[in-house]
Amino acid sequence: MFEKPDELKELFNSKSKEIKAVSDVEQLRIEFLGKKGFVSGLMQELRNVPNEHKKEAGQKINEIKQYIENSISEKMEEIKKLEEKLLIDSAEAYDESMPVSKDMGSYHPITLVKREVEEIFKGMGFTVEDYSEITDDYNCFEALNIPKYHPARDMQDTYYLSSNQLLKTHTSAAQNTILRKYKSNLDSGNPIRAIFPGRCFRNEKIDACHENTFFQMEGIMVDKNISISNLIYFMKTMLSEVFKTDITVRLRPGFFPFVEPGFELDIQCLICNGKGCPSCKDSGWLELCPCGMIHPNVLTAAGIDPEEYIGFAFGLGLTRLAMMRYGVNDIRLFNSGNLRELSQFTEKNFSRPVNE
Ligand code: FA5
Repeated sequence: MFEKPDELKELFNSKSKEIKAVSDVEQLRIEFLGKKGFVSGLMQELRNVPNEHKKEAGQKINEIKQYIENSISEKMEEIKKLEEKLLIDSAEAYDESMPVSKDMGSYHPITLVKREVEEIFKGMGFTVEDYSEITDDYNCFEALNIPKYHPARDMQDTYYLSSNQLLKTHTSAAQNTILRKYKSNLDSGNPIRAIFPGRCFRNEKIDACHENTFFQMEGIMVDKNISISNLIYFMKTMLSEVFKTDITVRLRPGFFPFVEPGFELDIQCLICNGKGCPSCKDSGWLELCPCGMIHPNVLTAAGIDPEEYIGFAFGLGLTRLAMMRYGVNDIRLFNSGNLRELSQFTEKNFSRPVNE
């Protein structure tokens, strides 16, 4: 009769009793269930068992294997709970009567810039909209005149979720939803004017001016008789109010499938005053706010007649604006969690000269 499984069970039980840490449980698992472990050794020995006992011996091995697997899972849970309890017990005692510093906490510089830009646009009749960070292919691309396999998608590789959803690559992903939400304004003779800030995600090579997680602020205006002059007026007003000083901008043609015509609005780098530095990739200019007149296909996708209505859209790089606003020469600071650096941007020093 094949007695080894019972002996193995005894060996396992005695070793299991000694276990004190999660890493030991894993070690035990490898020792018994690993490729070269005891159970696998038993399987090999099955070859030498006489044919008439093979079936019974095989069943015994399976039983012991099952027993060890279950015991290991239970042991793992037990040890984890013990380790957690130990951690809590050994944590520093919390003294409720300790005085609390009122200086603690400050707004993130991007929050400050976002609020400032929101106030500027609110003053010009724009509503501020919220939109989720998770969206889908239709909203992020197709509704924006970027069909599947369009080369423009290459520039915005993103993180796809198993649910067929994705992390939005640009705030333009909300255009369709916002246009639909306010479409009725047009029927009652009022324009659509909205801005929607948000966090964007891209599979990006990170450097001093590129992050994989960054903020943009989208703006749209739709009405009858909107022109490029309106777009330029709003861009100029926003920049002069944010910087409160003369800054050099340039407008050049830019291609985005969801606008026609499209522009790139660049600002002269305020870190190097246009001489060239890592913050502007040595070009002296920083791409800040691409914009253009909304493509008829985008209006149609939102149920708005492009023969009757026209509009502009812009996608302000909010994180880059914060860089320029505060003279931060490396975008990575914003996501660094470095409180010593990040807490210096209070409302009070918001208007300090950026080249200080
Ligand atoms: C867009 O995302 C378009 N959706 C913008 C747009 C909206 C165009 C409406 C026309 C009409 P782009 O990929 O260039 O375009 O990004 C817009 C801005 O976001 C850039 O100018 C830049 O300031 C900022 N940005 C883009 N990628 C990054 C990044 N990886 N890190 C930090 N900022 C970025």
